[in-house]
Amino acid sequence: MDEALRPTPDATWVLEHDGYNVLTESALESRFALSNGFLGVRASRAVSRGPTWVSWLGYVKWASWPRCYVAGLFDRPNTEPPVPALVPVADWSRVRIVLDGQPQLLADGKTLLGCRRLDMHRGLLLGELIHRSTNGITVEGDELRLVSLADRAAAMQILRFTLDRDGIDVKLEATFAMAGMGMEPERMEPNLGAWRAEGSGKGVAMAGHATLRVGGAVLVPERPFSLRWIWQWRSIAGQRVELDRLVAVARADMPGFDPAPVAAAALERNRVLGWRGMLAAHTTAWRERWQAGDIVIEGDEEMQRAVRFAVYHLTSAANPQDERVSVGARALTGDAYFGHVFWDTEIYLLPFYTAVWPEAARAMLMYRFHTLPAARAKAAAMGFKGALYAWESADTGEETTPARVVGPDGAMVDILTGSMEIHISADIAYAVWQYWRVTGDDAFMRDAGVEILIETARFWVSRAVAEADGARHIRHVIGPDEYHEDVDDNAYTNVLARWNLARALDAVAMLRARRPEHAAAMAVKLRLADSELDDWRDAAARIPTGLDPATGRYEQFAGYDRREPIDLRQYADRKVPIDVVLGRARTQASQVVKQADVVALIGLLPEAFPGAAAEANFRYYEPRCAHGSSLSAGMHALVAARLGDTAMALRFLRQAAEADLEPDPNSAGGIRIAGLGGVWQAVVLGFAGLDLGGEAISLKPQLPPGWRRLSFAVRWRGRALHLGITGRAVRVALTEGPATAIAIAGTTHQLSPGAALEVNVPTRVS
Ligand code: IFM
Repeated sequence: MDEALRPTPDATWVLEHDGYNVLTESALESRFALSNGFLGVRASRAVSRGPTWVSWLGYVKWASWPRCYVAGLFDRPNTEPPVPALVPVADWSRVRIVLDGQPQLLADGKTLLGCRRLDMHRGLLLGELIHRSTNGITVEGDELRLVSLADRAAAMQILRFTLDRDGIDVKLEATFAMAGMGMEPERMEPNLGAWRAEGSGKGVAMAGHATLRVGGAVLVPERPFSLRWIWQWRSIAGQRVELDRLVAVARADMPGFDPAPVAAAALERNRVLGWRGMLAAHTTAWRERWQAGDIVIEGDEEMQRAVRFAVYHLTSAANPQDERVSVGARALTGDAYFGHVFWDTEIYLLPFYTAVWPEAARAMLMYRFHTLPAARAKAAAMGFKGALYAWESADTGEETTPARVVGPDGAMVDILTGSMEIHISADIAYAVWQYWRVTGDDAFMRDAGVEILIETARFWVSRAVAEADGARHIRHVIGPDEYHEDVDDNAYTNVLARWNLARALDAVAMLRARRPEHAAAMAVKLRLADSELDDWRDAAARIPTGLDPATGRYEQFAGYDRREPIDLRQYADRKVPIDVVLGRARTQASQVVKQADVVALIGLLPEAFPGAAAEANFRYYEPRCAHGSSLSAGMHALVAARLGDTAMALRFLRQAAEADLEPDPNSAGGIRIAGLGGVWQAVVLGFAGLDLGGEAISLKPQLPPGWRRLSFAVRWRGRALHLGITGRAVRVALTEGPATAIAIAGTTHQLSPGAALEVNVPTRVS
């Protein structure tokens, strides 16, 4: 086997799966998916007939779902109800092998080995196949697939195989299988295809190049159609067959723009590199990203692999070069949620990008800046001022939440999140502020961040109207706990709304002090008067929070405490979500929480929980949470770790990590990237106790049982740091940037460039 096709030897970098299981194949395709933030490809088997379904019960379920995606390529396909959705592009990884006239479908004959490996270190999908056909011919081969992190337009596939017989008529076809879904062909040439989405007018061009060598000699292909290569020869036993396929893709956002020359140029520059050059550039790019983002856990191999899996997908999902897209709930690994972007990005993913890859974080926040006009339009359409961001957002930022969907029981269910889950505006404001605090990117704050803060603050003042009791209630909302719809004064929403208003005031004051001419221009552009700021102050003080000063506990929403308490321990063995067990009506009438809600608030704004309040709130809400969302466990792990309950935190961390690593049918539609962001947060912000939001970096580590050492890298205000934590000491090295202070377990130390700081602190390892 070519060395390049061998996986990284260290098992903590590699996920391996042998075989094909109709029940779990689709989840596996998500788990092993490749992406570079622009292109995504699910890890479907190359030798296949494409989408495979199971339908003997009268409904269709996808067993295998080969899909390739291009970030930002949205259209309004035939979904019901019609909402913009990410449209798949041609599957460029499929091959067809025909032996003596018989297509080799892996369902026939015997697959002796059908192994797929995700080499996370090098960002590769590796395959190994030994298949014996029904007429006894054995095909033995390897595959390598990548989407380039060095050149996001490019992807490639390398296939190597041998046959064990002489004299077989072999036909090999390398195809680009178009997925349909309303993509109309515009241009079909031998090495290039271009399609246009019927509804949105967006376009995509794909250029391809394939070569085949048999026994070292290049074979000339037949080219009957665009992007299809067919080779035929007579086999010699043991003779090496080598297929190299390069792909280059370009997106067109406007109907008049032709993406074909861009794709053709990308193909050409990668052809010049050749597959080894492409592979080298790609693995170098991955090495650099791992240097910036790897987490090393000594003493817990399972969590080590799980954390690398999280960082692998987080790294794969982002594209710092494209401000017109952001990361959808399933990234570019599956169709669920149509590629829509939720609060997941700002609350669950941005902490990772901000600390590890600020350029990627900035691009995602710029996406929110570019979609401000749609957020303003949504607020205006609902009778409010400022900006109310879409709960589900595609390319333009308009609201794309379906108004109703078919529920699990076959009945139509109204979806209220699009109009009621308004905390999204404060979530985005929160991410803007955190990004600026951690990076010190004043230019971003000045040119984009302040405007987002102002417009989201304006929304809250207009939404929170003073009532007879003197309070400015925020009624008819859904908090993160989506089991409870149409509630009043959700604590998460209201506390973050107040915080949003306070930060908008801070931002305006800062701009006035530091850049008066810019502040003046902004005031003119946004028609911002001083009297408006008084209203912000008033709202920030009078929006109710639900805090009971006697207990320090927030009521999750008005009337929550009067709902039926349910002992979730009685349902611990359930295999389905609690709302399915209890029924929708009873769940809504109960105190069962779908996912971290007040607990998420503790994670985001610890300062709102002084003294014993964080503990009191966590101990109250944790047993009430049914974790009906993959976002929940990671946030609970983070908060439990900060509270020092490291055993519980580790339990939640394992739960969060398992979501996409176990054969969970929910990941068939793509990996749950927010849950993976939660894994990173639980480890770095939880167990390491890192806080990058203050005037100095701060660390309060408490390692969980069994962990001997935890180390990772972060960036902070133009500096790069490497931190290592053991049961007894913390070691910090400032590897880039000027000297700074760091607080470790409450004591401040000076960090100098190049010199490592070692501090003895007992960091509990119980
Ligand atoms: O944003 C989440 C929501 O909080 C719970 N349901 C799934 C959405 C997308 O991940």
